[in-house]
Amino acid sequence: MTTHAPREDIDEADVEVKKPKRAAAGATAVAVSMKRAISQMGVSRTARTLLRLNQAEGFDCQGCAWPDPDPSHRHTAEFCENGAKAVTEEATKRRVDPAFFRQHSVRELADRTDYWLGQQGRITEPMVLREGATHYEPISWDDAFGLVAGHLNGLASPDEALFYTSGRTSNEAAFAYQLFVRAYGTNNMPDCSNMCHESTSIALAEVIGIGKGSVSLQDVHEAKLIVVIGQNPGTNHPRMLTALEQAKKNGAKILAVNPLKEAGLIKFNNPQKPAGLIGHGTELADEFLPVRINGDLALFQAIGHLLLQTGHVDHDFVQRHTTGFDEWADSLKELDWAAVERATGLSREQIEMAAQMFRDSDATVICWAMGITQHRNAVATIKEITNVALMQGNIGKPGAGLCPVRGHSNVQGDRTMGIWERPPQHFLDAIQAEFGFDPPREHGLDTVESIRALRDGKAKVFIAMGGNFTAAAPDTDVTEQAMRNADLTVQVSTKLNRSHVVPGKSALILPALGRSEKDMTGGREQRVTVEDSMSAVHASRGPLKPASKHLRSEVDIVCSLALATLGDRYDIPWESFRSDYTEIRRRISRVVPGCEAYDEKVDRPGGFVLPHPPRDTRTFPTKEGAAVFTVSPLDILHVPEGRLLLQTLRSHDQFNTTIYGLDDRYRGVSGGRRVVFLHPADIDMLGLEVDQFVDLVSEWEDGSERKANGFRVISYDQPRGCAAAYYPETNPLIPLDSTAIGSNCPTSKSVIVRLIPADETPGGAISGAGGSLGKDEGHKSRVAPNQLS
Ligand SMILES: Nc1nc2c(c(=O)[nH]1)N[C@H]1C(S)=C(S)[C@@H](COP(=O)(O)OP(=O)(O)OC[C@H]3O[C@@H](n4cnc5c(=O)[nH]c(N)nc54)[C@H](O)[C@@H]3O)O[C@H]1N2
Ligand SMILES: Nc1nc2c(c(=O)[nH]1)N[C@H]1C(S)=C(S)[C@@H](COP(=O)(O)OP(=O)(O)OC[C@H]3O[C@@H](n4cnc5c(=O)[nH]c(N)nc54)[C@H](O)[C@@H]3O)O[C@H]1N2
Ligand code: SF4
Ligand SMILES: [Mo]
Repeated sequence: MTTHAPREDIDEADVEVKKPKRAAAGATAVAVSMKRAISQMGVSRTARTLLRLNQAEGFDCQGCAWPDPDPSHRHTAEFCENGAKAVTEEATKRRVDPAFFRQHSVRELADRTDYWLGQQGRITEPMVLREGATHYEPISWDDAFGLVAGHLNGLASPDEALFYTSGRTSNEAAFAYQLFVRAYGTNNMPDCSNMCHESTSIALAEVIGIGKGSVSLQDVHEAKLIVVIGQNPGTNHPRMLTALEQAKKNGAKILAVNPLKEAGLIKFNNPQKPAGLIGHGTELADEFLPVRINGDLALFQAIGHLLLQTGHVDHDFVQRHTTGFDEWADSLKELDWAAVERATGLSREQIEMAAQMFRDSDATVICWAMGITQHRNAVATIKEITNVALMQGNIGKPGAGLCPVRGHSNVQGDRTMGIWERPPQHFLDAIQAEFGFDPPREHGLDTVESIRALRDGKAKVFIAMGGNFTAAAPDTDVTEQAMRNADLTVQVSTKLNRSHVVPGKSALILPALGRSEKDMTGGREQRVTVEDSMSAVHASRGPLKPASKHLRSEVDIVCSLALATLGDRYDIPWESFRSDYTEIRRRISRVVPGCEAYDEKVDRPGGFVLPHPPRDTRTFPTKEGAAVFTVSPLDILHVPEGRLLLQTLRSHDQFNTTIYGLDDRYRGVSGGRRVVFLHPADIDMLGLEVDQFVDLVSEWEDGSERKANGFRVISYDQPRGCAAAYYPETNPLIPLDSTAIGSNCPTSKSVIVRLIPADETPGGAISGAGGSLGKDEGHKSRVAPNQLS
């Protein structure tokens, strides 16, 4: 039996709070994923779909970018709870059809949360919102392509158009898309990476010569020490816990660095093993450092200092493969311990203990994610982490390396295929040689710059290949106004989201096939390819009948847009690209480094791994021709008296702006999302009470203030002075200009806020991202006080 889409939106008065969990996964994870899947897909569709997920002959999970094990080591159920939720979200039987759009005006839809919008189901037909109209109406595909082409060809310059990509787009669609955009004449290709691992890509490219991680799954299994920093794998990369469990079995130690004691960092009940199902799981972290938000730069400088003091340096590696060691070592001879303790919130003993773990290991893997990349000093922090890895020679040998854990399932592949506003010259040269036109050479606009361009009237057309730009981007009010300024916004999407209901003067929704669906473009069964976080590339084929006969593949949509806009300019074979994706793969093999014989290699079971010089041969293709030690000043974020440092993070029941449900199970919160986690002593210090509703006010250096209303105070163990609340509800608080130095990534993990008693409790007209809240049932006090442990 399948359930209908919810009619009511979230009622934040329904939030319930229980004690946070200490272990991740286990039987509950299996039960939750099955219940959700069956309620939206029915029993047989659930079985058909989930059994093909992450199998060599099946389709790649739409969730995160964590790699699949070697085909010989895959289970029948090779997915996690959140992978099953991602599939369910796409393979749902619920539909958003033209009748739905007739019934709901755009104005009315704009009052709904992303949760409500997404839960309505799959979009079935291309829709247009004409200038001045109140409702979307159906449009034929050809008219839609013609409308876009008309706008693009009418611009004064191609640089007045923006082409966003979210990281789920396949390699084939991404390659065709960047080719179209460059043939049209711009490098304005902002992507979700700009808000995600951009700091990683920038830092690593500078210091090791390639902006990607250097480890394989095998390295994780063989490591002696695994350091997990600023990452919540139990929720966001759940199958990473299986790899950590395997490493522990092989004798590894795990050090977790996080302001929050996330369940997945502490203990794992592997649902694929009987012991895990009944609750005797594996203890994961051997040591846990409750670092203060933004304290990691200081922490890694201190660890470097301590290792230098005891001479734990791989001199042979340093001498052969690196440059800048002496300057770096000099800079860390003296350390201001008081400053380090202030920045990290950790004691010297705790940091000494962590340094000892590094000393005791001759093969260390360091993993990180958004807790590191989304800070003002993120690039410096990642370089400092790399310094510590380099000094011990922990790169390019078994069981060791740098492991930035990517977000979207193909975000790394999209970059490999050229989705980047700053493409390297050699890539553009290869495009020119292959397709015979000179692509634009000057850099394009990233996400933050694109919002400014729309805000200032410098960009007029916005096209998105997937994603939910409006809700994912910072400074919601500014971003929404910027989008409304556009002459045309175009969203290639599977599900309804905020970006559709905050449209430009006119707007298009182009519904795309999802990865779980059979792609019969050009009359033959097509497959696509993707790259995971460890540079492994493989094929993916969806098994399901498409949600509607009107859907088109992303490749088809890109090629059709290109034909409508460019016609036969440049002799690019858009028709053959679209009728046989092998043609695209043939071109990829000639343009993208490391992709030679692409079509043959992706057919191997498990695919192939892209070259990575530091990992493969300890060669570092930097300007200096060696890995680079860098010196960064100790940078401590000053938080004024009475203010807190807020991080914005994911609950267990969402994928970015897609809200699957209202249950952040491991943190013990259910029924709603507008909550703010605070240390109990900070609650007292601020004169607040557990359960009270507060408004969050962020303060920016230019004196401006931003507000997000109506968050329930929850007491939660974390360092003093820190706070946490969910994204995207908190995006109105992040100033557009508050970005990481060097990568321009919004500082989503360090926002200075003050908390004030709420103007209104749920039921009143509470504004802010996510629209209005449900009707008032009063302020229920059925919230159990959160237990700290
Ligand atoms: N189910 C699910 N899976 C996902 C996603 C999803 O939304 N849902 N999103 C995908 C995407 S696009 C991405 S990028 C990844 C995100 O994966 P994560 O980076 O795990 O995501 P966040 O929820 O942002 O969690 C950030 C973690 O960093 C910690 N942290 C915050 N600030 C600091 C700090 O200053 N220092 C340290 N050491 N830690 C800090 C937080 O407490 C939290 O545990 O997950 C991907 N996978
Ligand atoms: N405050 C704060 N802001 C953040 C973050 C944070 O931690 N805090 N994290 C940032 C990060 S790491 C990221 S990656 C961005 C995410 O930014 P985005 O990637 O833009 O956002 P998503 O929520 O992943 O996009 C979801 C939408 O993608 C569409 N979609 C899903 N599957 C498909 C498909 O197969 N094809 C097509 N064409 N469309 C599809 C659906 O319509 C769905 O509504 O958000 C960033 N914003
Ligand atoms: S770990 Fe990530 S890719 Fe793997 S099944 Fe879970 S959500 Fe999907
Ligand atoms: Mo991400």
